[in-house]
Amino acid sequence: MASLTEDDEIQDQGSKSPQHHEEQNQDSLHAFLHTLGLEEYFPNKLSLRSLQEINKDSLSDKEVDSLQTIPWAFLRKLLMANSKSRTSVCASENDETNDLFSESDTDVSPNTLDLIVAIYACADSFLLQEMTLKMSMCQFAVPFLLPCGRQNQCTLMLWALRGILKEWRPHSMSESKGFVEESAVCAKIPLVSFVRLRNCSLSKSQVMNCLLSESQQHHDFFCHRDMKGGCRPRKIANGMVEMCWYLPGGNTTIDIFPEPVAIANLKGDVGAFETQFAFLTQVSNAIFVFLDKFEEREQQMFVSSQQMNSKLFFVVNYQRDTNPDVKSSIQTVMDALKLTKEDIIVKSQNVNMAKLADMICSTIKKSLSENSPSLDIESMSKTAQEFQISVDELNSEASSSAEQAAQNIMKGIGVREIVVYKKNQLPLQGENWKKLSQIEKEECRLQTAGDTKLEEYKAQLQEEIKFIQKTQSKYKITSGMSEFINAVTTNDSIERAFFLKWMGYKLDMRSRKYLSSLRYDFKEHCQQKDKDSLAKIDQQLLDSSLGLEHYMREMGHIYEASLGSSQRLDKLPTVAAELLQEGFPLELLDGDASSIPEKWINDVLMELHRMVGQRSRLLVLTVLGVQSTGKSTLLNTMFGVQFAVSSGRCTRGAYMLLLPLGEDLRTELSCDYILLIDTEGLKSADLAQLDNSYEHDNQLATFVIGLSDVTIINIAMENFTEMKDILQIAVHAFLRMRELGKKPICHFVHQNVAGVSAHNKLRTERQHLLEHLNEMTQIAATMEKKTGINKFTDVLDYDMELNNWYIPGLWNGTPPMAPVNTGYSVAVFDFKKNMLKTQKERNGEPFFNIPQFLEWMRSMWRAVKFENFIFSFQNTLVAHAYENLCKEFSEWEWSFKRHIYSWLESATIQISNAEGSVQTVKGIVEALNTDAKKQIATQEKEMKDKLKKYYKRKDQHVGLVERYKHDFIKNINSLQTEMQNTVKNKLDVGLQLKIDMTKVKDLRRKQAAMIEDQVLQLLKNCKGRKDELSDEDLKTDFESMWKTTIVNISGLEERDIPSEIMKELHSSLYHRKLTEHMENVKDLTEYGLDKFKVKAKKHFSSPEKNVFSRRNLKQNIQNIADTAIQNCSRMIEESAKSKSDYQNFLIKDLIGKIDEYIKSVNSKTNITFEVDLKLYICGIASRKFLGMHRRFLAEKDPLKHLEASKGQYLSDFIDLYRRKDQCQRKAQDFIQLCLKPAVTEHINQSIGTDIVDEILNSKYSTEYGSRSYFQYNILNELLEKEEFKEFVRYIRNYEIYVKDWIHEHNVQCFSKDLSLRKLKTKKLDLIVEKIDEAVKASQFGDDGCPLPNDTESTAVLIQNLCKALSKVISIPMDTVDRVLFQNTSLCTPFTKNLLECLNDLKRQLEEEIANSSDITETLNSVSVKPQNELFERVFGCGKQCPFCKAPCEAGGKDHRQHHAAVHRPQGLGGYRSVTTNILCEEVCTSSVHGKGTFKNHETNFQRHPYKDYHTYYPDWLIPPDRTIEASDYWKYVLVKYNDKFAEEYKAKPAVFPSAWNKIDKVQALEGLKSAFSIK
Ligand SMILES: Nc1nc2c(ncn2[C@@H]2O[C@H](COP(=O)(O)OP(=O)(O)O)[C@@H](O)[C@H]2O)c(=O)[nH]1
Ligand SMILES: [Mg+2]
Ligand SMILES: [Zn+2]
Ligand SMILES: [Zn+2]
Repeated sequence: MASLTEDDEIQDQGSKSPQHHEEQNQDSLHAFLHTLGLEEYFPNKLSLRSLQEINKDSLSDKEVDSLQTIPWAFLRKLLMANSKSRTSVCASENDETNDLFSESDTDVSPNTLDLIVAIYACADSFLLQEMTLKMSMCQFAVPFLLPCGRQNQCTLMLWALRGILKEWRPHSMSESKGFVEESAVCAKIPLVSFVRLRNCSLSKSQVMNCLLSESQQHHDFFCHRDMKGGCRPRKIANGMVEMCWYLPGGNTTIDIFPEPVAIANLKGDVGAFETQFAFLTQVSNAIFVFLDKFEEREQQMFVSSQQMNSKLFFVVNYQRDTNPDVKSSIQTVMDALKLTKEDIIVKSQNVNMAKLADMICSTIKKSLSENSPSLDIESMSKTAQEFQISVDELNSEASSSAEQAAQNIMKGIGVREIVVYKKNQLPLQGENWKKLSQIEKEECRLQTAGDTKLEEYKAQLQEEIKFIQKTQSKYKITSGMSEFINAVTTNDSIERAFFLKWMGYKLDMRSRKYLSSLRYDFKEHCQQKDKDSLAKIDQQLLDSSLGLEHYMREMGHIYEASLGSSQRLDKLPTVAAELLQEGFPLELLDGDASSIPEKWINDVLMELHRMVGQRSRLLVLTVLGVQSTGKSTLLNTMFGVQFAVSSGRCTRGAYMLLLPLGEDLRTELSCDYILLIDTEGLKSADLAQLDNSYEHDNQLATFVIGLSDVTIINIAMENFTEMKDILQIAVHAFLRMRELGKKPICHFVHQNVAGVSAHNKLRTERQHLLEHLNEMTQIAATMEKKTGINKFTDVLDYDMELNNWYIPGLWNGTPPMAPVNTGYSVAVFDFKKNMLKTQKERNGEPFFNIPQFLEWMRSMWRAVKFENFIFSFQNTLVAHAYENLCKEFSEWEWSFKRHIYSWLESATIQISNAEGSVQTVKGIVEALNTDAKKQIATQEKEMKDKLKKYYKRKDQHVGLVERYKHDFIKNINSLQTEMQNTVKNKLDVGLQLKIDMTKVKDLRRKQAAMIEDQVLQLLKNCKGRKDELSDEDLKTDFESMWKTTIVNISGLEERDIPSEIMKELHSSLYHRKLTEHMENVKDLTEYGLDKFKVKAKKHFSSPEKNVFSRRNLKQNIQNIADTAIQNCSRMIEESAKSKSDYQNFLIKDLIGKIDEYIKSVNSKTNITFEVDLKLYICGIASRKFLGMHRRFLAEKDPLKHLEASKGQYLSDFIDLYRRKDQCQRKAQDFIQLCLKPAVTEHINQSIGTDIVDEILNSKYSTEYGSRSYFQYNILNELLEKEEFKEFVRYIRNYEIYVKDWIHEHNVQCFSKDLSLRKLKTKKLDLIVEKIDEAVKASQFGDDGCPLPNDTESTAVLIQNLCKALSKVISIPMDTVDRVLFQNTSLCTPFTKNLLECLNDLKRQLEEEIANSSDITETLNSVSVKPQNELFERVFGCGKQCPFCKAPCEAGGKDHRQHHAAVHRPQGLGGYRSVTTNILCEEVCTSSVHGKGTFKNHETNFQRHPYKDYHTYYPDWLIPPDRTIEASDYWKYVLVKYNDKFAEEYKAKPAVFPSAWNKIDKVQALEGLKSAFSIK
């Protein structure tokens, strides 16, 4: 008995009964609680909140299988307002369950009333209220006096009844169709009580049920013995007084009583419950006593009870065999009480139940018409106390002080008009707040800018906002709010909960009266369609309503205001977060002002996030639908929550409420909480007539749909016309969500559709709805300019059968006497279960946690405010998801490229090593090409697989980037094409090089043979002489031989590079018959020397008359030409740096590039421009490439080549003459002359990819992580440098700027932390090892046997070795031949020497690497240029904003739309007014959302609205800046360098809002960070 102490406490409360009696009663309560497994909750420890948790139990509708599960099953059902909850939880008595029960002491379920009493004993104040409310909805009698386990002790359930609100239409109002709405405890309703004597054989409950039920519909208001669960003897419920109300509906033929009547029913023998009886006699208007006869003691009781306030009636069950004693006992009592015959109702044998009920009914009517005053329940509490009956709410300290606090605030309101009160006491949500919300909207729409320039206008709006915020923050807390805040910030959460309830009741009560008359007026005017007065009354309604939500709202405003002052009220968000956690609804969107207090919501939810230990993944569930169609009722029934329900409210907006998930469901559903969002005021029939209501509805609905994971659309067929508007909005919102990659689930709940076969019968109805939805989808798609969307299912995953739910009408019968339809509750439960099941099976995105939800909410709300939702939507979650994908994509891309590059490297070497005729080599290239295709295809597939896998990931919000998937696939395709082309080009170049080199080598071979011949000749001569020759003599002889021989050596022929280039140029122009323009060209090298000048008429013709426009156009074309020349020169220079010979593809590439530039001004310029520009650039190229060719020739000059080997020939000659062993020298020469250059070349060429890898794996990789980060980094650096020239360089030629930046950055990386030496050494080690292995392997012949140790074998060894290395390094075979000239070395020692020399080579190269690891030089010689690779990564498509020149940051090269995070004042890109030549200060992100126009050469200098920029720039997406600060960076730059930019662009300085002057460097950087979402 854990609860002994509590028992003692209760006993102390002064009972008069004997001790042992007490204990027995207490024991039976405890014993009963024990059997139900409830003792741990006694007393009053069970909370409503704990029952709101959604877990597996709460979703199961398993049969009750043990006594312990009964209370929970009952509670669950009751909280869902299931009218069968009392009867359906009885454990069924079939055999299966029997053995389950065999363990416990009882084997049958308890009496229902006992169950209720037991649960009431355990429930806390708030659960009690909710249970009582739900019982009353089900038209169950509710406990009025609750026995508390002690004889004659009970509690008046005043608090529990407080939540009940009743509506009825007394007959006096039948005509006017008015109705009364009052709280059950405050209404003065006559009370009729029913009691019975001990031996009464009639069931009075049954009689009363019969009396209260409508003729066709029997309903058990009271539990009775013939009911399921009513047959067991009551153990603890005796002494309980239940109560229910009869309420008329205004229909004289149906109503039993014309006015409301309250009915009380005492359970058990009245004799045993004197206190209860005595109380009832004081508060009832009439008491009916059911009896068979009077016993002695009972006679005594009635006779002695003199002071009764109520009229007494006896209902006697008269049997034929009733003996005379009985009659006389009745007579005695009647006499004593002076009762007449009319006061007695005799149920004789021929009176049945219905007749008896009728008799009682008319008796009641009669007695009530006598007009005795009736009490309200609230005032009964005084009487109760006189009888030592405790009153629940007076017992509670917390409730009393909470009421006091609430009362104080109410006193503050007094009799003042609410409008005035609100203005005084709740000022922050008044005019200023509404104005603020309007300005914020105007900031997005820029509709009333008038003649003010946009940036100026925006700055003005900002000023206004700041001003209002300042005014708001000067606010001094009012007395009303201070009291309110004091009360809600108490540490006692129970007291706070009481306080909020009390406030709610009191406020509702106060406004109920006033509002109903206004609403009546409104209806009147509605009929007259008088818009003006409607709007006025609407305003009045708003003004006069004052509820808890207004105080809560004000609290949020007070918090926001405090942020601007020195005293932040940080406790307020904590309070609100606690309230949310305790299950109170909180306003999310203020529908009155159409605004969200963003900081407040943010801080409250972040506090909550903290409070729940950051486990805050939310499933957001929203309900939408026409006002007063039972949305809140639906949510309340579904989840046992308490959203405001009533038709009598006039709030608008959205409320949110938090529901915890049980641990058992958290993993399964991958979420921690359900966030319910209830909307109010959508398409309310009343408000629909007001002009702005559509916009309001649109905003609200789009916003909440945007937030939700599950959207419930509540449809009541009666309102289908109003519904259509909402559906249209919803469909549109879904379409928008699809565009953003958020896929909510949508359920349609059809209300008031009854019948089991509804689902089948309504198939056509559903089909119809779908047709409607399809139509609406098409409308929405047209509005959003979306093609390919025709059906609703194109927008959402929608299954006609699974996403439609039919819910029967809420009331079973005619209100107010109708109970909740059991079908309603069951259908709602079914819906809930299945909806959550769908979520479980859903294989989608992870749910947002609170911070993510908040970010989403902010961007959603912002986008809603713009006219063009999709284009305006910006969100860091999406940005991050996109960036993440881009990052991964770059990695895959690089891995693809690296693979192909390394393949290409080997392929090039194979070509260069190839032996044989040109034809053979071509064959090899052919084979390589085929292999390349295979390689590329594999890589492509691999990359596509990676992308597919990425989109299946669960940990990322991949849905948000779904719309980019296609772009990325396209990117892979174009990468594939690009690589194909690269490979083909490189192989072609390799082949050409091979052919060229073969010629050179053939020549060299011939010449070498000649020399060798001469050497051998000389050797023969010398040997023939008798005398031994000294080295000196030999040398002299050799010299003279050498001199005479090389006279015959011819050099290489120089190609006429300029004319080769000319040929290419011709062919590039040929197809357009431009040759005549070229006829005068004699010498290409004379072109491209002076500055290229664009000339009107010659280069372009403009229809434009305006001088300024023409000048502008000319400037434009000149700019493009300049950029083209600059970039092409850069390209030429880079190519010319290479050590190889000039190749024709170089000029082809170059001309391709020029064509790109020309294309960008295509329509404006004429043919001469193209020819001139090409000539100009090719002129430059011809000089550079000629130089390159000559350098090559010089390098490869045969004579030079021969001279280089002169020393060897001499040594060979001398050695041969002396027959000296050449072994060591030959090996040495082989290594030094053949392998060393090959190895060096290999290292230098292939190091490119390693350099890229090194950078990407280092800390510098972040710089190249994504385009937007790269942008941010560069801009940040520019800001630091503070050099105007740098800005200009960046803006005017972004491409070159980036290239230089990367080059410099690379150089820097390698001069700081990264070591080129390490990289090269690593490469060296690898290659030397390979050679070493190859040498060792080459000692074996084809048959696998070691080569014999002879001279021939040495040649074989070398052959083997060269073959083994033919894919790795390029060994110059002519040099090999020369080195091996007259080789006499034996194989074994040669090999040994070779390996030793190899080791020497390694050391030597290591040293060389150590001494000269100049990164710049290395970068010039590598075949894969790191700077180019990194450039491609970050440069992307290279397009720039047509207005401000901000570079595109979209991933890949191939994307549908270009976008940039930060745009700039357009003047920075040179944009100016054509008439005034003043630089334009407007940021294009403002322009494209304003009303202005633009004209430029693309529009043919016709004015075109900015808003429709898509007409000319369809592939640009320019969303509005996320914050006004986002463009601070560029504003700062403009302000700082305004004059310089003007000078640079030969324009006049921009005129900008003075507010921009205040932006400092720190703010500029902050703005940049926020724009790029960098923390
Ligand atoms: N007849 C009928 N009344 C309903 C039904 N559902 C709700 N109501 C009543 O309609 C009124 C408005 O309900 P409420 O849930 O506040 O509607 P909301 O404005 O859509 O949230 C309440 O008085 C409900 O009792 C229903 O299915 N049938
Ligand atoms: Mg509602
Ligand atoms: Zn721009
Ligand atoms: Zn782009």
